[in-house]
Amino acid sequence: MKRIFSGVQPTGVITLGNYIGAFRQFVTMQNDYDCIFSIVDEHAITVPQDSDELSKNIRTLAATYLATGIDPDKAILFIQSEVPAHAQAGWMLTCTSYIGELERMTQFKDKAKGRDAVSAGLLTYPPLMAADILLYNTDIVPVGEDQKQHLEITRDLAERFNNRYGETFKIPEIQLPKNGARIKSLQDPLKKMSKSDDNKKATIRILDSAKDIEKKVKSAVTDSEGIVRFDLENKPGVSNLLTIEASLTDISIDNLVAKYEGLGYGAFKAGVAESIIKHLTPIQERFAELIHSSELDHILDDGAEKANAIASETVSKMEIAMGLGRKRR
Ligand code: ATP
Ligand code: LTN
Repeated sequence: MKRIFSGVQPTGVITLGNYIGAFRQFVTMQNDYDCIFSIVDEHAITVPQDSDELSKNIRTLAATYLATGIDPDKAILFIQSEVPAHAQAGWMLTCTSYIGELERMTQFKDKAKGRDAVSAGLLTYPPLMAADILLYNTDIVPVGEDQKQHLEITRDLAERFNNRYGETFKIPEIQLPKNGARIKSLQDPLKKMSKSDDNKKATIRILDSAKDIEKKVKSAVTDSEGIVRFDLENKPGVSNLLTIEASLTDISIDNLVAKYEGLGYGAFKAGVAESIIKHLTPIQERFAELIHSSELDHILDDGAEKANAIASETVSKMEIAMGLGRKRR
């Protein structure tokens, strides 16, 4: 079986963007691939985090993976910082990276913009991500479109390491979701919906109450035409809502447009909100069972142990290849 690796940062309750762009793919893939999923807390600290908040977010994310359908009998689920190999391999790959290529990363530029102090870790985020992926001999990395550049640099770093120190890594491929690759902010449909958006009305989170979902969809930015049709360029807000409903219901966009024909935006938004709530309710119920359970801890302990066994072997190989320590070449 081919191996899949993906990671999500514990930076807040996941949004519909994360769910549609990432989690839903993970769940489908676990039946056909050898899957490893991580809660990448070491990536989260590249920007300031409140410690209590971070540890709460880590547990929430772990329960979210499971509530959305990740099955620990099929996939390994673990917390990045509980497997020391990530920091070790991250450092070796940081020393294989060039400052210039790291400074070119869009995510770095976006996240550094407007900050008084930018951590060195924000710049060296990509080699840590490369470590996550390369440690497990990953074949395929399912991520949203925004991570394409990070996957390209991962491949470059793997090839550079292999050329310099001898064949060590498999070169991974990216897999983008088929539809709904990029869900947009409800308040600014030209921007992606993002977990760390300060504007609460911009995102729908998978643990939002039905009432909040209704309110947020109702206040979503649309346009003044009053006709429900899909047109990304001229009607990004309406198109975004159509994309969301289509991805959650598996009804095609054309059929949704037909469903809302002749109705105003009020009825359209109520319909979209209803579909979202219907989809999220069972996920929220499972989440409530898991969040304080010891089952969750057992799954994470087991995941860290399994991940550690694979990753520490790769770290050893990397150290030997680079000539570190007293290991024999
Ligand atoms: P942050 O705002 O903290 O940077 P984020 O919402 O961008 O977080 P990540 O943790 O960086 O989310 O990403 C988790 C996964 O969700 C990634 O695979 C990413 O590509 C995907 N993803 C994030 N936002 C969207 C979106 N708006 N539409 C589709 N996929 C998304
Ligand atoms: N950079 C990713 C999170 C991430 C990741 C990974 C994704 C860290 N390590 C390894 C896939 C594979 C993000 O911000 N979405």
